[in-house]
Amino acid sequence: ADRRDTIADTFVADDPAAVAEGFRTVYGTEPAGVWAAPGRVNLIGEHTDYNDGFVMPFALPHATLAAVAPRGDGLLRLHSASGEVPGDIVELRVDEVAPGRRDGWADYPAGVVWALRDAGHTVGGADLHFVSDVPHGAGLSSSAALEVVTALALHDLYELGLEGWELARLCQRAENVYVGAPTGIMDQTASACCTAGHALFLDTRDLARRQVPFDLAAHGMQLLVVDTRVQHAHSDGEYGKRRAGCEAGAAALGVRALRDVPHEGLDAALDRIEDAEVRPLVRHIVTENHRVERVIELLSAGEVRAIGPVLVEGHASLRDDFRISCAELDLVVESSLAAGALGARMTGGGFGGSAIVLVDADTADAVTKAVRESFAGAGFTAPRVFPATPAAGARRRSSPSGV
Ligand code: GAF
Repeated sequence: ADRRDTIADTFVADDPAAVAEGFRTVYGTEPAGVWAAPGRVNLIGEHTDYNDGFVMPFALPHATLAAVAPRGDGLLRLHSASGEVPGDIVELRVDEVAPGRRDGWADYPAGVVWALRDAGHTVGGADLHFVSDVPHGAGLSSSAALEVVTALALHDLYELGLEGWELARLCQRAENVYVGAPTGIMDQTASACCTAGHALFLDTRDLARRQVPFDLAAHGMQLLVVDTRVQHAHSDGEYGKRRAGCEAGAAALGVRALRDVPHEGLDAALDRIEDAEVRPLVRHIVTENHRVERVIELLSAGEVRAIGPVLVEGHASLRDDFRISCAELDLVVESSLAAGALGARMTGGGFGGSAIVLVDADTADAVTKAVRESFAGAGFTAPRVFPATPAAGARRRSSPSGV
């Protein structure tokens, strides 16, 4: 059976008491608290985050919860209810945690412990028990949720006095250096810093953040997430190749990052790039940053419907210029638009994962049906479709007395 079915169908994010109970069963002791960190979708601004650019994610109601207790003996024990082998506890000594180990899913929380300690923070041992309903490998940031919930729990228990964005940076370092995936800062910042009812406008150069009200229901609309069930992975080569291509583009143009190429000067900039493979990558990043700015303007002006075509443009750019879409993602966009959706695009890293579809609320069912039928007609695995509203970022879910 597909584990991802079980995870998404068991919606546990709002049940910290059950996670605390799971901790007692696994470790036989009391947890000190339960923490939660959400997955995310990105509304617009894809692959811009490692180019010092703009992104606009919001947190999903799906989250990873962790029941945690500190330990005085320097042992780090990690257990996941969604682990490959249920019941297995991964055990490490905190002072021996270092890049180069390979413990599967446990690399994410172990990497966070390493990143915190490597930055000079005093973090000792702990027992952690995780339960997640963020679909895994679906481009919805299950990795960032796992990292951020670990960082926040240890932060609170060891009283580190850091801000959410600082924890996000440390989690990104864990993913880049410990896990070995060359990802940007968007997902961890989304999980750590988003607020309910808002999308997060983030400038990834200085991490300046603005909470942008995003209440589609008030405008009679809905955003659907369509998980194509095509698994994606970031540590495989393609993500890194795109990143290297962007860096080559910035070097060819003599700028610190592609963020510094103005949209008005795009054509002139493209003329100065000799490498025909690099040129479209640059075009995507520069136009995508511009699209984020347009979406911000439209939302600020209350012209919510008008973001639809901008999302569609973004998809075309990711498909044709950045070349990270796939047949399933393209079909979501095509079939949902044909059924009356206002806009649609792939979201996240690409090569599978999920798409978002903006619809008038009263057409949600018809659009969902059309997407499902198109997948069946193409012989693709049935997609998972759910509506997404902006949820809260990482937080403590219960206190010592409350667990
Ligand atoms: C993945 C990465 F983890 C992010 O940093 C970002 O680059 C995204 O792909 C694409 O926008 O989610």
